[in-house]
Amino acid sequence: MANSHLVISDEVGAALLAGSPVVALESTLITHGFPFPANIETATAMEDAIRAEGAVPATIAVINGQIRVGLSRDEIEMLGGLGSAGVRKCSRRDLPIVVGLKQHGATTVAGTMIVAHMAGISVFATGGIGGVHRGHPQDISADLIELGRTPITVVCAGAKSILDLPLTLEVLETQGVPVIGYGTETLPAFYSRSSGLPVDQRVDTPEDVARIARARDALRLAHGILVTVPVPEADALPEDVAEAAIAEATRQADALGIHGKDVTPFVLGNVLELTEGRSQQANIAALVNNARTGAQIAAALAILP
Ligand code: PSU
Ligand code: MN
Repeated sequence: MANSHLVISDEVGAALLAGSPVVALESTLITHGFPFPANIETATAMEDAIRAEGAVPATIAVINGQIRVGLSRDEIEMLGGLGSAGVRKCSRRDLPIVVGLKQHGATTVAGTMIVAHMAGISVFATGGIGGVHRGHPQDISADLIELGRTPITVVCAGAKSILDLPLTLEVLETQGVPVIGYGTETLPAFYSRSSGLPVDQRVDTPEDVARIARARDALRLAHGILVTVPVPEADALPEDVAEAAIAEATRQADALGIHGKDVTPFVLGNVLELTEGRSQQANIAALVNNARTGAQIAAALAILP
């Protein structure tokens, strides 16, 4: 690889060379999104779901300053064991710091998109993306800006309503990001299947997502595509339960003066406590479902004429 800071695992490298489907996965959800050991179980379940579709998972992180594409089980366990205390949450601005100073880094949606693009991977599956925080319209996640400038197809369950979803959609529009509803006309709200807000286009098959991504490339447009998939019905959290927990967790974050990159991990952790773990089941179900959908989209792209 031309970039000496980037190390692609043998398995991922071979798949890319062969033109086989590969799906990138982020690592912030391992270090900052879930407690141990659910973090490792979830990361493994996502990788398994991708393999079950015949694709190769490429979990992305920075280990001792080296950007890694495709982690071993031991490496996932190492990062998951260290958690947020030992691993920096890495968006675009953090990447030069962790590489330059040889630190560990867990890539966010923005960070993972950048590295996936460097490695030649075009599909990335995650849970929720960052957005515009409720009550703090100046706190715009780097994820939204990255979606506007890096051509990766990001498969997610919408955004958690810890965010201001109408404002988040406005920023995505400004950034030129197509928001696709996968089997839905409305933006999913992560724990629940709908926010009620319209998406730009509904599609019902992985092939149609692949066609849109291919057209973006043919038009030489450099932005990402956001594919939003509702959480499976059986695992969705009742909307009032999710909403009450999010409102309380957001209130606590404000009261404690939590700000910047700490807000999202703090609120997610508190929602987990306030729902007595019920949010975790919805969260894991959405992640595994998105990993599977991402693999199907990558497979469709691999054979699109
Ligand atoms: N939303 C979730 N779960 C997550 C995150 C967001 O529902 O784990 C993580 C992702 O890594 C995302 C990041 O890219 O938080 C966004 O952080 P911020 O809001 O500071 O941009
Ligand atoms: Mn932020």
